[in-house]
Amino acid sequence: MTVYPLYEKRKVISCNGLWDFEFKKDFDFLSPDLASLVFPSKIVVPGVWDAFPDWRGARGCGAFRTYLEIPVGKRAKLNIGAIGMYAKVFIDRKEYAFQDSPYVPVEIEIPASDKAARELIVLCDNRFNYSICNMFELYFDFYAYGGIFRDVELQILPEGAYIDWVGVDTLDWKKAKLKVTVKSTEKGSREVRIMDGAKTVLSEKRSFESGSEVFELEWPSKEAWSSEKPALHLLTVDTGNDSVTVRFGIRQVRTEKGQILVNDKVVKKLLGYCRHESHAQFGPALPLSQLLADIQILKDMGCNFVRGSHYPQDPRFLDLCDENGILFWEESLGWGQKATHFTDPKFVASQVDHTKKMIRASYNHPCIIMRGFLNEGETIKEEGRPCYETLVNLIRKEDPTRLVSYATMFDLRDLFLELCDVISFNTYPGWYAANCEDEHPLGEILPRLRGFVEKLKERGLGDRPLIISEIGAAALYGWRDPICSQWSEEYQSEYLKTACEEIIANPGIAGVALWQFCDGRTYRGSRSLGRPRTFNNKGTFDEYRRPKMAFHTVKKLFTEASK
Ligand code: ADA
Repeated sequence: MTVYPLYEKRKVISCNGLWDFEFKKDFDFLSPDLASLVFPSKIVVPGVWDAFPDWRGARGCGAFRTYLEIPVGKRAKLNIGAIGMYAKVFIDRKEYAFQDSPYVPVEIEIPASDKAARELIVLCDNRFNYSICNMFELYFDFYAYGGIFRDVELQILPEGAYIDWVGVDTLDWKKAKLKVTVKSTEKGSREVRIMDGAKTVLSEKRSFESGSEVFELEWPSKEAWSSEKPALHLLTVDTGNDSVTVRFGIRQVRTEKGQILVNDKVVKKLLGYCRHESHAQFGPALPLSQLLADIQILKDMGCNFVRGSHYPQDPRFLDLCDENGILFWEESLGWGQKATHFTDPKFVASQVDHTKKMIRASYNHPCIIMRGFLNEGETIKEEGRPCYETLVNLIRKEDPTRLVSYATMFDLRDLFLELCDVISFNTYPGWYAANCEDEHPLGEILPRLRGFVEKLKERGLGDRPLIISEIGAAALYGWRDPICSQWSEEYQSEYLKTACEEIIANPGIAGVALWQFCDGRTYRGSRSLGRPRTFNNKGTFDEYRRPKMAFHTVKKLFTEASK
């Protein structure tokens, strides 16, 4: 599969494959003794050690080693797609990067040397330690794996200044008017050609005085991107010594009267799932075949929407969403943080760094219509406001073309809803039921959903689209029960039927991301007593994508609604 962008004038080498490996339970991550490592094992990259039989469930430090072939005297760029939970990167035993942000790329420029084979060691650590990594905590409802779990790529760089980043915005979809931002690694005047294949669309000399240059142009093809017809275009920026090709779609997103519009057309209803990157066998290091299978399942069910919960997802999955017209909510890493987090400057700084990396990596995917952050944060305390404002403003500054939201569990009690373009409520009526005396509390669903619509109007937010960003019930795969009890496939199926019918019929609700696509591994220990098998079992599929009863129910409702 081709993953964008393409770098025609750089030699690009995949570093995926078998790497040397050593797992150390008590290794000192902060002052590592690299000389003590002997690398007795092999591991696959991308891969997480805690999903392999030899190190299943092990917490500690994993040392990954491989050798990079970089021609003598040439610089190179290393792109490590994602690490868990935090990592240090060493080239020839010198530290080049420390990253405390999982699920976003680590990018490193490797200076030239007189050695052709360069030793690369990546130390990954999956021990919870808030002072080293405040981005992931033990209480999160999904498992924190250790390793390198997305593609690793090496690019041999051209001489001189090179292109650091290209971003394409649609200014006017009808006229195919684009804004192209080109970032260079150095100031200095040079000719920039923007091309559609071999055809030059624009050619101008620019100074790159501020590091980046902005171009406005009309794209030769006017074919716009939509969910129904996801047309994609390739745009090449050439500066003579370097060239980058990005793939983009011509599309604009906005809201009006409680609805979401893509290229001025109302999206009838967003219908889909929250999706974790999770598999029983591979953890978060999903093979391409599984990513494609997930897309096929979603399309087959009539879904047009995925919420990437609760972190940036694999760029290959985003490419597949671009190609298949799946509208995507991209979200930075966060789960149930408290006001004490939001007032911690180090936590806010980590979120800012993570958010910038996420936006830089996914900017050109037309599938992404909205960005979210801090799932279910403690948004009922005023102290958190500066942090929320910082993140909303950051997203709007770095990426002004998309809608902003965050999923709240506090519905109308949430203090910061006014900051969002789209209101997103996570809600579990009839599962985490208000009335525990009721044996069959499905009756709680309708009043809760209808109440949201009414109360939003009362608060003056009736013009903002409302998404039910989570709703669902757990079912243990294979547990059938004639009395439709909690944890049975029957209860889950009934539950989702009740919820989906109302959401589809209610004009005040713009869409839904059901919780959740498939079962996913979560925390262990006594904390997991509400999580049988130590899985979050609210998947419509289990962790191998085997369908539960609810599959047929949801498929029928979504397919009919999307006709
Ligand atoms: C929350 C959370 C999800 C999941 C869910 C549940 O809404 O956002 O990640 O934990 O609850 O299953 O209870």
